Amino acid sequence: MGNPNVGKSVVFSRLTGANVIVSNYPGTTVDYTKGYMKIKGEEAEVIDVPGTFSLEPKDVAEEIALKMLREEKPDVVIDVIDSTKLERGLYLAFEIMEKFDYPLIIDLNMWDIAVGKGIEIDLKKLREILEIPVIPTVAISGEGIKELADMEKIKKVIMTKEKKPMHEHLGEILERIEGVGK
Ligand SMILES: Nc1nc2c(ncn2[C@@H]2O[C@H](COP(=O)(O)OP(=O)(O)OP(=O)(O)O)[C@@H](O)[C@H]2O)c(=O)[nH]1
Ligand SMILES: [Mg+2]
Repeated sequence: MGNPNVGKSVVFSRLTGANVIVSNYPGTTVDYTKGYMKIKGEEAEVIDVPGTFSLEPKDVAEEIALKMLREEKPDVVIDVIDSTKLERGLYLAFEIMEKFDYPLIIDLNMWDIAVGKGIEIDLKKLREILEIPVIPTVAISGEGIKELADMEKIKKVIMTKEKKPMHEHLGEILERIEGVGK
């Protein structure tokens, strides 16, 4: 899951490889892609959900993203965030955390661009506050993808998940973890 244009499909390809199926969501022109990744010899289905800014849909693609989140009942959700657009990424992450019980992993993608722009994100603090894995990645080079697909970590997330109300703290959290241009 994630906002539009954050690198979801590149991350998806890195996780799944070539063997994927593109489908139309029934009754719409919205596409989504399914593939598989091997986890200790077992196959896990991976879905590249259409991009959405929030769980209050503003168009058909966003509606489908929400529907798929509901209907697919994933064992774990990977929320891909553009590291240079942390605020709007976390907005969706908090919505997912508040409205669903799915274990969540945050992928801070486009890490290379954030570094290039001098955007500093305090990963340690972000992990402490959110209490979930936060993995920086550069999907186009593959950097961080191994850490993202670390099954032991994913299993731990699945087992220890509990709900926390976060949304009202978004501003405060951003102040604590992000120093732009320092
Ligand atoms: N520099 C950089 N570019 C990236 C990275 N990940 C993806 N991109 C580029 O960002 C653009 C968008 O990537 P996509 O994977 O299509 O993004 P998406 O989230 O699937 O986009 P939608 O499906 O349209 O919502 C592409 O041009 C990618 O090559 C990254 O980590 N660093
Ligand atoms: Mg895509």
